[in-house]
Amino acid sequence: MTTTQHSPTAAASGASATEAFRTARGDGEGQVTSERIADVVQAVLAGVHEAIRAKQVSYAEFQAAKQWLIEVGEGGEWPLFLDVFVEHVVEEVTAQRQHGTKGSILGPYYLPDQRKLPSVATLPMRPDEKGTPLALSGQVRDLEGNPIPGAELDIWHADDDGYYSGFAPHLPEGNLRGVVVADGDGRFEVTTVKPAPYQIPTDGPTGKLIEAAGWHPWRPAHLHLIVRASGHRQITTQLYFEGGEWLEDDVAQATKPELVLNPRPDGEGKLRAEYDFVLEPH
Ligand code: MBD
Ligand code: FE
Repeated sequence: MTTTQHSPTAAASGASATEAFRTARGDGEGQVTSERIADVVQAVLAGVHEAIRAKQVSYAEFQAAKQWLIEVGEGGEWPLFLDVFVEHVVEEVTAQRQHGTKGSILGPYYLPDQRKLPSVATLPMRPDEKGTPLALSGQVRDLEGNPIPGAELDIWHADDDGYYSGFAPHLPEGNLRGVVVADGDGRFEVTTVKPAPYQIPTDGPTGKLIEAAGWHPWRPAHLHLIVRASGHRQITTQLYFEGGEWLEDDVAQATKPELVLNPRPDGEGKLRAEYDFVLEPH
């Protein structure tokens, strides 16, 4: 499934993800009081201290951990590591006060400002793009069931080898990414290819930790989406595939039963899936 000759290095992917994060985040965001910083950081440190006592962590282990943390930074893998192992809990906390379509984690590979596409569209792809063609259609509605005309579906996903454009040097810019604009009835139909499961790069510090711990490095195949419309809270989510490998054992713990597609073959070599999105007011 994964081609080694084109395999992007963890370093290239990690550096790109760190750069994308810096660009997207900008400066001066997130004003936090010193009370809040002290409160949360104290809780984090208390958790670390407790683990050291409970597990009787040695000096050799402490120094190995320090070395690994340095490598995560040098490899640019903080976005990858944090999104895989931590983001799902931040999403869980956020979701407690949200209605409408379930959310999921953003992950490290979102890129803003992708090509705008009409309501019936095919994502930009190579002429010889591998993978089973997949059409996803549906409608964007509000909590009362009214269609939301012109809602945007910002979609990105891995290719049939499990790589994301912008984070793998062999892929053209914008490949399998696009912003589909729903029609006057909130409807859309986007054609793409079914993504492959995603494997955390095994040659970087995150992959090495996973291997050293005897865990697996896989996420189930998934589509990423941000669904937005003016006057409504945008939803960051992912859609998965029924029966797909790793669906019940996602390394990033980001699956939800409400977010699983059940695509059916259309008899002409294409898979068809439907999904409707519900946005709550701002
Ligand atoms: C991914 O493709 C992803 O979606 C997440 C959350 C983490 C790493 C890679
Ligand atoms: Fe992903």
